[in-house]
Amino acid sequence: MPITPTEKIWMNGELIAWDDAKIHVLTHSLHYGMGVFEGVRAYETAQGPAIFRLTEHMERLHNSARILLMDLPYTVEELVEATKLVVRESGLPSCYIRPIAYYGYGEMGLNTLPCSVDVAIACWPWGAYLGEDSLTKGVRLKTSSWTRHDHNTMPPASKTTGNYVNSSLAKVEALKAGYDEALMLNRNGLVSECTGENIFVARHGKLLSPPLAAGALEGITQSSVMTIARDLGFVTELADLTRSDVYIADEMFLCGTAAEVSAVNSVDDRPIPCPGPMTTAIATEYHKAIRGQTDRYKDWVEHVS
Ligand code: PPE
Repeated sequence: MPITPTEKIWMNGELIAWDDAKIHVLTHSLHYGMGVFEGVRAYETAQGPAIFRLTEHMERLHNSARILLMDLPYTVEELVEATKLVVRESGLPSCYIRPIAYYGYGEMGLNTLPCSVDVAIACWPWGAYLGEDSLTKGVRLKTSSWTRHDHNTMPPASKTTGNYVNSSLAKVEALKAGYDEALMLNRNGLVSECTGENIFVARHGKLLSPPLAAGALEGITQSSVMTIARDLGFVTELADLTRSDVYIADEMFLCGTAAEVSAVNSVDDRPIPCPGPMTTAIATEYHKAIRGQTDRYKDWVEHVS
């Protein structure tokens, strides 16, 4: 998806021109994949742009770094303020935001302990991640030949740049085979997540989503969806799922910051009713919540000014 430039990027404490936000080719993280990042969205609300669950995203960035033994030079509060500044400066009513922390230029070799940590935050306009009609028509999934990385090879709770080698291999494989997304199974053969989204499956009237233990990222949208689902009177829980559960799902959807709520219409060519009634109800409520239109979720919406 092409990037539309905005005016400024925040880099190590300063706002600089978009075109000046450059790094050296010997930047440590470019070579070894030891960076941590977030994907965040700002939406237009009645009081101007607001960032959805920004503090939680920055807390997760800190936890990602903690897992890598990476010392972030900015607190959660400082990163929250810097992000609001970037969004305000962009003048955009809504946008996608990409904070990233990485080991910079100056050291080479696998020992990260002497490396300095650089941090940048950029934003730009970004449309529907899985297509404009991903909620109404749904997306086609294919089970990946790539296994989701295991807890003792790559830590799935850390949104580490290098973890996404696994996601990209699976995504491209699925696209080349004519599907929209990859369903990823873990080493035990249980459902984990998709390449950039958490999964929800409805079975026997319950909405089930694989936990961190299954190799899934602890999604902020996943947690928002679970709250919304309970408030709508649905039963929802984190649970292990097999490939069979998915094939005979009553309904199924994916969720993430970029993908929002996207329905699934089939997995490995087995059709799934789409969009299901729970999916539609949750997506409707989610779209109101992110725009600050629901009082009970107003703490999720962090205004930029
Ligand atoms: N799993 C993975 C692997 C993942 O990357 C994401 C977000 C999620 C689940 C959902 O998490 P959350 O956004 O907190 O609900 N993926 C981000 C990156 C996508 C990209 O292409 O880059 C995102 O949605 O911003």
